[in-house]
Amino acid sequence: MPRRAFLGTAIAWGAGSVAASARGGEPLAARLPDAMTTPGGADLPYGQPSVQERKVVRHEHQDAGFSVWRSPLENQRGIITPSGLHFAVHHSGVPDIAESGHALMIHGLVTQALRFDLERLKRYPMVSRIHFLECAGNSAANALSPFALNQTLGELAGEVSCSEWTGVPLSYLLQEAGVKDSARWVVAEGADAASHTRSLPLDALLKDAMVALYQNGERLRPSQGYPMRLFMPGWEGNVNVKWLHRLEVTDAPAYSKDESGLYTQALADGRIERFAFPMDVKSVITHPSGLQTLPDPKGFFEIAGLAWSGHGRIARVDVSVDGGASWVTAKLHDPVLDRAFTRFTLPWRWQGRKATLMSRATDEHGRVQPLRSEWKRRYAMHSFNHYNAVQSWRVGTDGRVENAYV
Ligand SMILES: Nc1nc2c(c(=O)[nH]1)N[C@H]1C(S)=C(S)[C@@H](COP(=O)(O)O)O[C@H]1N2
Ligand SMILES: [Mo]
Repeated sequence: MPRRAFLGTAIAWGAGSVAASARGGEPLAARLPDAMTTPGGADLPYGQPSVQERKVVRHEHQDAGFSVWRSPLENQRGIITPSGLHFAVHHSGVPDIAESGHALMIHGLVTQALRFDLERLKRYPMVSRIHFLECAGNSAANALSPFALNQTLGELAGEVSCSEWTGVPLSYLLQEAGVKDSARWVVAEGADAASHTRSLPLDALLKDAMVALYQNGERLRPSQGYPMRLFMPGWEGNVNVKWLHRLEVTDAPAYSKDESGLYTQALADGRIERFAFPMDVKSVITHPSGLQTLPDPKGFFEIAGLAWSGHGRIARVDVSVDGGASWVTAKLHDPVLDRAFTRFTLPWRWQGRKATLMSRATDEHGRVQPLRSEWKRRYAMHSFNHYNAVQSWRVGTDGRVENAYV
């Protein structure tokens, strides 16, 4: 049954169940639209979305002094999150930092401590990479709430976004400073009032880290760490220190407040997990998703979603419309990039009956998204970081879509 509900795209369009029929050459309207008879208005120096789209904004959430802005993934198509809709987590607000007064200091176990102002830093060779960024605490409500909250996808799981990041590979700067043999870790500190601080293993930084200066072709937004941030592809959001001003090369982690308290996970067996850097494989169906209503007429509908893994590329995504009883492999859309959002779609014929939609991603290393019950078995009751369980959406006979636990 469920398998027959899926259609090849060609068949679906052949059935002609979505488009309104029209005769060739038929006039679109009785008279020309106003926009074709009067010259248009002025443009702006910095382009803005259509005023018709003014409801497409980040979902604000204030939590014990942290301000969290969740990306409206339910409105995103494609894999790049518009910069103005990138999620944000600020532990102590957004500092107002001018390029001229800011510099990056590299010191500690180095032959020569170095200071890079923006003018100097911009002269180094840069690289551009498309990567997702996800907060360790993304989807915390699904991890903690005993019942499924009836919210939008962005509210439930919008602490993740994907951008093109451009900056200077950190290895260039560390090599110039001359890392000593005893060096193992680098302690990164932000220039905000939280003096947000994380320790990262030197080897991984030399391989993958950049000091990011640009996001989607323009300078970083203040919300993302202007004038510079540390960027570590696939690793939990909080190690990507914004407003970066200091890197101290050390032989041991600093055990900062951020890594000894906040960003550790209690496991079900009583142990505490720390320095759990990569974000695991995960996916969400964006269309349809929480608080949306399936459009009329019933019939052909394209299920679409996003998948990502902090370990590498997405290998496949399976979709179920019957609460996990049966699964069908979705189409992955190019480009399928390393540690980036990947689009998946699957044509579906909705017959007006109840359905439970789920997506389950697998990455190139064979890591598979767990069900919620499997995830809950691994972590202690009150744990919420690194939640990557399958997201389920229940569709009612009225077409309304709600968050569900399966
Ligand atoms: N200096 C500084 N860096 C920071 C933070 C912060 O509050 N201060 N928040 C961290 C957290 S918890 C996350 S999830 C990411 C979020 O990055 P974004 O706001 O650009 O999405 O930034 C990290 N870097
Ligand atoms: Mo975070």
